[in-house]
Formats: sequence, structure tokens, C-alpha cells
Amino acid sequence: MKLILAIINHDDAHGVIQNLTQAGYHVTKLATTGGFLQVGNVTILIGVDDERLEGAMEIIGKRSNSRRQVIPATSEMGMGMYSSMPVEVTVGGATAFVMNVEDFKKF
Ligand code: 2BA
Repeated sequence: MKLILAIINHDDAHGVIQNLTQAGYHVTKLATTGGFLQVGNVTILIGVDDERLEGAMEIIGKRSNSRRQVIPATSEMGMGMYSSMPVEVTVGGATAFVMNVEDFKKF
């Protein structure tokens, strides 16, 4: 069994979760915040049998779009620091980690 931990852009999260659920995957959604942009994103946890891993990754990849995002110079970058110029970055798609699950039980 595997655990997928995927960080998804807030705007794509609804579609990704809907498609995963329709395909029979069990999904847990967490409200998270990116450390760099300090903007809300969505992290999903999916426990899957090995043979269903590829199917879940395919749905996540298909439903997540990368986009350019600009943070204005007035935004704090953390620890009281401000960028002197607006910063533009390409934000995924989705960033997905796949972990081996040693044991899984439901009580
Ligand atoms: P943020 O940390 O807010 O990062 C947003 C985007 O800013 C990143 O997009 C990347 O293009 C850029 N970025 C992040 N850290 C940077 C840095 N130190 N220097 C320059 N540019 C930087 P993505 O890579 O697509 O990441 C989107 C979100 O996914 C991230 O939001 C973070 O919440 C998460 N993430 C990405 N990679 C991760 C990782 N290795 N571990 C944990 N979370 C990760």
C-alpha cells in the first residue's frame, strides 16, 4: 500500500478531489499554506493499494494546471523582509510525494 501526499493549487483542488472520489479513491483534504508565497493551497492524503497508484497519480496530473503567480513587492517574505521587486514564479501543477505504508488498520 502507498500513501500519496499531494499539494495542489487551491483553484484546482475541487476538481481533483471530485474526480478522485468519483473514481473510488478515499481522500482527506487539509488546508495548508505554501512557505514561499504564504498563499493557501490544499494538501490531499490518499491511501491506495499499489495497483491503483498510477490511476490516482494520473487524475492528479490531469486535473492540476501550472500557472504563473506574482507576489507584489509589498508582500512580506517572512521574518520582516520585503522583496524590492515583484516576484513571479511558476506554481505547479501539483507536487506529489508517494510513500510506502508499512501497516494499515481501521478501528
Ligand atoms: P510555496 O512554498 O508557496 O511555493 C510556490 C512556488 O514558489 C513554487 O511552486 C516555486 O515555483 C516557488 N518557490 C518555492 N520556494 C522557492 C524558493 N525557495 N526559491 C525560489 N522559488 C521558490 P511549486 O514548486 O509548484 O510549489 C507549490 C507549493 O507546493 C509550495 O508553495 C509548497 O506549499 C508546496 N511544495 C512544493 N515543493 C515542496 C516540497 N519539496 N516540500 C514541501 N512542500 C512543497
